[in-house]
Amino acid sequence: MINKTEKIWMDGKFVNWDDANIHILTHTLHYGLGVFEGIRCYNTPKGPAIFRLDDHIKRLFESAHIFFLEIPFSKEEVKEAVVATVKTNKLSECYIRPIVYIGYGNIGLHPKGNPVNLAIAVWPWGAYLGEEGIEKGIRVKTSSFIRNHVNSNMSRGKVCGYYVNSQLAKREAISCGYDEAMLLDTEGYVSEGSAENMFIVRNGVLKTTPLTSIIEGITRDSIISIAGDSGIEAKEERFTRDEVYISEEAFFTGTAAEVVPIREVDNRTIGDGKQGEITRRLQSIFFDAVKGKDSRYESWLTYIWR
Ligand code: PPE
Repeated sequence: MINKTEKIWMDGKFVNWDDANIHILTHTLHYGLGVFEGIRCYNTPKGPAIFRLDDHIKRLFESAHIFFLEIPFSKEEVKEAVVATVKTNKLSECYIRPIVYIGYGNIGLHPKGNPVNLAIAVWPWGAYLGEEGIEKGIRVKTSSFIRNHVNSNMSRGKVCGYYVNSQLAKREAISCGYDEAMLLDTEGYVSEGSAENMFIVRNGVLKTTPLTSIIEGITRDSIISIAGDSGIEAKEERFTRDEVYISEEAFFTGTAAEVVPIREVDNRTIGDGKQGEITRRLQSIFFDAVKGKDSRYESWLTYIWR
């Protein structure tokens, strides 16, 4: 069950958690065209701070632009609303979910004249793939479902409907006894997890999939920067599932998932079946960065009590 908090921001007003309701004929509910973000706020020595807020709000507006959704607020207003929602709920660490949706009005595929609504909810959300997963690594299954082709569901937008594909993959992986799915693209190359981007280390080289069939992950980008600053160049290069099988290390990245080592893929042990050395280094710098313990990444933080 989701951890209830006090208030949800809806179209400029705070409403009580239990009263944050919408009409059953809300357009997005029927047809899946809405865009959203997943952001995390972490506690730091200077109080709670939102990780890469500007980049998340930029991506929210980019997603909306791709799908012709006119957000009736400016980027600045949305950022302020996110900060206010965290403040009002008095949380030191939480997950933040802004969602832009097509509201009630016309039904049918062309939502002529329907309002575009925006809501922001926050709640405490622990380790997405488990505390043990973060430390010891998870077991992953190649999905029988293929990642949407870029011309069938454009992958730069973080759009609600994209997650039907993700849910099929996730459900299949769980029902087969794995923790998470790895989806291939339409050409058979690795794309991403159901809600994570993917990295491998092969012959000492850190690689991540190029931005052709994946969400342009902000955690992925953070890891590329952190790796560069640590003298490890991350290559954006396609790789196959068998290259994953024989990689020394593999890990997933995502806002919800954070940085999670992969210890097994399709029953093949990755490396020595534990969190790898490079993964451990990058994960540790990542957690220091989000928790305000590494001054090099200070500019990624938006403090709540400024
Ligand atoms: N790929 C997909 C498909 C994806 O959903 C996410 C985030 C990422 C990559 C990583 O992107 P980023 O968070 O910017 O590093 N998935 C969000 C939703 C998870 C959910 O279950 O809801 C998230 O992690 O917030």
